[in-house]
Amino acid sequence: MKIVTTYAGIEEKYASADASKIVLIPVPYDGTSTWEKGADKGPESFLHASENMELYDIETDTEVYKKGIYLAESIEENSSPEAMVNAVYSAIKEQIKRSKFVTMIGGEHSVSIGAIRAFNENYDDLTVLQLDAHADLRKEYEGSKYNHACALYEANENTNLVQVGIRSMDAAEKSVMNEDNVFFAHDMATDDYWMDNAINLMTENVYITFDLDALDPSIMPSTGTPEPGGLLWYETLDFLKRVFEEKNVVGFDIVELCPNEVDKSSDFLAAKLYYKMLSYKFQEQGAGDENENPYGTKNQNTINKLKYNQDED
Ligand SMILES: [Mn+2]
Repeated sequence: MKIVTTYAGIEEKYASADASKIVLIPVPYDGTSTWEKGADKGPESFLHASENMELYDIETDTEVYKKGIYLAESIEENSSPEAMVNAVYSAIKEQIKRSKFVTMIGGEHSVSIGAIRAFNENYDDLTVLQLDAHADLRKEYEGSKYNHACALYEANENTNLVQVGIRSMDAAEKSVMNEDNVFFAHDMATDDYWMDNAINLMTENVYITFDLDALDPSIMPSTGTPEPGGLLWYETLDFLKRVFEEKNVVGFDIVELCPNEVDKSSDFLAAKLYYKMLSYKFQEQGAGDENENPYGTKNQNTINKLKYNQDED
């Protein structure tokens, strides 16, 4: 395959490290996955699919790549799970300092641990929104606390974790899970208000970690541990769009793309999902002086909620 040097083949002027508003960090790591291996190939397949995608977003009427998307060097730290987590942490921290909108493509879900740690140091009231089939709340798994099955344990301890799409977990995880903040897939299927309820649980600053197995295997077969009964495309986009509009999303990752030779649609879905999320993030920018709101939103609802959250402290 051809070596990818810019995201989606965009022109250099929209891809420089200095001028780009957005940075994309690939983390091709698959050190601890338990069943189907191959998440280390995720970033490469994602980038190749991205190159074949049209870059005008119909829904938002925007071309978000013109904000600049810098494709950072891949993090290829495989010496130990802990070393990988630390490498991700440092790389993300550096980009946050440079005021970039930081995004990451995995790799298995343990790549999110370092990213969440970095964002949580930067924001007082961080919500981590996890879309996932699995709770990932084990304190330790197969001798490591940096196993993908432990990906959200630390976030659960140190942030406001909201879990969406969960339909597989170990009984032991119930002891640490905050069930008030969990949206189980079987409940979501019959609850018209799950999106409102999930958004109401979020603080203003939200980091999104999107495990692709949150999606239904009918639209996302290429993932390590597919589980039936997942989210479909348009409900996912409806939800994400609302989160981006009503909250200040500070960064996000997409993980667990486990590509194969037969199914290419999953690679394209991941590519499109990424681009939709960027399009939602930046759709309001440049709309006028309302952007001066330091919280990055112009929604009175959100501002009211923010006040409410501050009152709680
Ligand atoms: Mn998962």
